[in-house]
Amino acid sequence: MTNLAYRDYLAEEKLPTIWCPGCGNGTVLRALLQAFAALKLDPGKTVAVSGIGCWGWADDYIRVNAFHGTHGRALPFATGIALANPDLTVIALMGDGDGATIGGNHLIHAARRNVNVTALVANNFNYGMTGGQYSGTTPSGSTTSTSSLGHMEEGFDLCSLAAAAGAPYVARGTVAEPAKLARLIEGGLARRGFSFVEALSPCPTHFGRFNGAKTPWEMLRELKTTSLPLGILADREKEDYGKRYARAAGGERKEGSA
Ligand SMILES: Cc1ncc(C[n+]2csc(CCOP(=O)(O)OP(=O)(O)O)c2C)c(N)n1
Repeated sequence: MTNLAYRDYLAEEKLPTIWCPGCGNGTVLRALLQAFAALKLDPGKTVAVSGIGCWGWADDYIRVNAFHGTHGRALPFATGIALANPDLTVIALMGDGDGATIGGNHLIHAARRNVNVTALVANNFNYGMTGGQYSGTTPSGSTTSTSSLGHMEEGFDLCSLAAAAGAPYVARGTVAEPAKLARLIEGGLARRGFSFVEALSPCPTHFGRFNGAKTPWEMLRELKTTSLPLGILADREKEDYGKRYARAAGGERKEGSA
């Protein structure tokens, strides 16, 4: 336990970030660090695991242990870390491409297994880093660099997916309401077992300006009126995979033992 302010978790020497003006990632990052501070997380016992992408860069700006993995594979790395040391707070930071498109299979199985990891997906509805291709969450009809005729597929509702796959805690917030978003992330981090938090976040550079939002502000206003349900969407107690594994392997592992 520590008594750090949220800025103490920020690697200020790395600023400015690589993110574009108007990008929501900085707001998601601040909400995450506020949740760390609210829970008094010890940076030495906290691990941020990322994949690849604009949001996948976030671990670079956080003063906790970090593991920068490969695209779509943040959850397998996070699972290994959480199982090897059940005393750690492990958070996987993923974009919608990383966490739910190339990494979609890992997401449903991490939820099903109920591993002790928080998945924080910054959903900007496209592959931001590689030029705005459509992802598994891109809404039907949207214009992206790979759907110039209008996207013909339906986008995933990630929270429904995670809840149906078994995640005990599922929540969705937006960067338009950052204080609420911080509390939703805090709820996920406090939960033993798999928690899934989706942060709806604008990508003005690659998505907004091709889809009727000329400015970042217009994108924020759209997020406020999203038709996706917001708040805590699943909240149920379930024994996590690590506890079941320890029991099967011969005796509960005591909290705090290495
Ligand atoms: C196996 C693999 N496939 C593709 C890529 C190229 N790639 C890097 S980031 C990225 C998409 C990132 O999109 P998303 O996860 O939504 O994050 P964002 O950049 O929007 O935050 C892709 C396709 C890669 N690095 N590795």
